[in-house]
Amino acid sequence: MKTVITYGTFDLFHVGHVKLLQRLSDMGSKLVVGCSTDSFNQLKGKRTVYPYQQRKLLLESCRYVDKVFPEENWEQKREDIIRESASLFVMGDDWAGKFDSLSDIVEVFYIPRTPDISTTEIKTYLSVRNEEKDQEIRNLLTRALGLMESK
Ligand code: C2G
Repeated sequence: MKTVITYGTFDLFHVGHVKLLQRLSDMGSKLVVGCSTDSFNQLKGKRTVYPYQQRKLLLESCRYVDKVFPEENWEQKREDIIRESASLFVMGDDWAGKFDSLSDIVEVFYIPRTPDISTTEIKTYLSVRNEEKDQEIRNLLTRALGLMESK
């Protein structure tokens, strides 16, 4: 019975997160996830679209996740690992090396991130689309005003 533990914000839940959680669930018999609370994200300097309760519900709806608990600070991991009897601590490799200090109580792994998708990329795409739509509306208004003035 191997429990895998991981942490994250998981905002705008996307396939990059799902593929990571799928790989983590294949590494053990149980997967528990520390989901960053809104106040901890403020500490991390991260603004999220979805509040904690929604991000938690989305994670709990994922077939690969067995349990979600709040991640409120950087320091709670050691206590979580002991409480959950986790034997594997796994994160995407954008965190490579950052949590090696836990290796006295848990096996620490960093696995490749899912390429070509991230919350930031989704936010950027949406803001560009919104700007394009705003421009289209400005063009239409300009044309309509031009038509009205020429009458
Ligand atoms: N991830 C991934 N592939 C992506 C995007 C994210 O594998 N395309 C992984 C990240 O490497 C991380 C997890 O999904 O392991 C969650 O990513 P974030 O929600 O960005 O988590 P982060 O804000 O980095 O918080 O104490 C640790 C922090 O809570 C991690």
